[in-house]
Amino acid sequence: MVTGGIWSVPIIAAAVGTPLAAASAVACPEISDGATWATAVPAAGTSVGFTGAGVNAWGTVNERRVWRISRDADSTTEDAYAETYTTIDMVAGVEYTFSLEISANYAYYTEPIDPAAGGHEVQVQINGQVVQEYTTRTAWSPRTQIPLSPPSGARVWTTFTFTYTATSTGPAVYRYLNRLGATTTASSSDDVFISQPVLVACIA
Ligand SMILES: [Ca+2]
Repeated sequence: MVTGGIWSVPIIAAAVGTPLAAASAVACPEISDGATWATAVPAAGTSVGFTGAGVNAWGTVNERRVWRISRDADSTTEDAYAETYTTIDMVAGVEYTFSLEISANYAYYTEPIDPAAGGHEVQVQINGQVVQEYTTRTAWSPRTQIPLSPPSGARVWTTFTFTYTATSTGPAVYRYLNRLGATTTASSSDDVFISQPVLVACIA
């Protein structure tokens, strides 16, 4: 047998080299299934809407785990809000790349005469910071357009990716906040489906 000293050299070299080569990638934290996320109507909003069953809830659509907002506004003057959230363990300085899928449709699949009526806007917030904003009506809210599905045939989904660099270590609150615009000329509002995110990269 050769001495340990001879063999220790490449082992040490490998031990030094491995952290350097792997310095950029770290293990991504787990994200809880949407079914375990909290859902609520934030106090900052109004009590309008979101009172019916299954209109501010997680479910499965097209084999995707999604938060479904199908509630129709019942106010001509007040917007309504709903939210769902979980926590994700993050490490300060790590850049997290998220991927999610989102889909929507007009109320009754019909574009309203008034583009402001019954629109939805969804924010992705991490620790209170808005990192993404989507809407069903760019004429109402200048955000990224959520794909609108036709009345028949396959539902249309679009995948969005975005990054967030953690500013602190520990559980970060990952939240979807939905704003439902007051319905002025329509009797119903759009439907929105947004998936739980997937972490596709975690870089230190
Ligand atoms: Ca609806």
